[in-house]
Amino acid sequence: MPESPVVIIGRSSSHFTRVATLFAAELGLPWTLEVVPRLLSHDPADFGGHPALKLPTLITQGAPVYGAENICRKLTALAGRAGDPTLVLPEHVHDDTARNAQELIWVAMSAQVSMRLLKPGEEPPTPYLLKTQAGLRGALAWLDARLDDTLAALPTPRQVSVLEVTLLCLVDHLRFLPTFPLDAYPRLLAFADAQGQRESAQRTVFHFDPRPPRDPR
Ligand SMILES: N[C@@H](CCC(=O)N[C@@H](CS)C(=O)NCC(=O)O)C(=O)O
Repeated sequence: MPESPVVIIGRSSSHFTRVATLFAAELGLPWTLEVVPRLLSHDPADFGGHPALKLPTLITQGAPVYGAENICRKLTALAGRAGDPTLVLPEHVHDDTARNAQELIWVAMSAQVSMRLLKPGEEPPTPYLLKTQAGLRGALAWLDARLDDTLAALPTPRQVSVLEVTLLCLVDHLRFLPTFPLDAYPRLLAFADAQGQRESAQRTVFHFDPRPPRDPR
């Protein structure tokens, strides 16, 4: 275990950030969140040095790790549990349905970011954004229809999987910052309700961090 808390640069309202903090909570790793002050900043320093201006970034031993999936992988190592088969990372999933599900979850998470970065005043949305929303709905429908098969294909026994954590964060974020009704995805909603009971989920509930008053995002 690291002697001091790991530093995660992100936001408590960000679903990619929550993947990292929830995984840290699952592993019992103390973390501190450094809040990205301006989401539309062009300064990598605002994102922990992330050259592509994205969050989250993990800083450990002075070095950055970019992206939620990489951070989960690094956290398992920091917790002294690299190779523990009960911590299911994407490389431990060998079933095509579950692999496709993981891909669609990442795509849907990015689509949700695009939808949320549209200012209300910028509507009507561009054709590309409309396509993004259609793709998000398509991904959710696919995931809802195949949820049981997907979960059944994950390795067991397991404490936690990146797939389940990302799916919880995706669905919960769509409820936290709604872009359209979710009634068409009852299995995903039930899954998020159940996963949301985990202590790690309760400790990382979405909320807005204090931020400069002139930044509406
Ligand atoms: N591949 C990255 C994606 C991260 C991402 O898109 N994060 C969002 C926040 S939830 C972001 O940085 N949005 C700001 C932007 O896209 O400009 C990961 O897995 O962490």
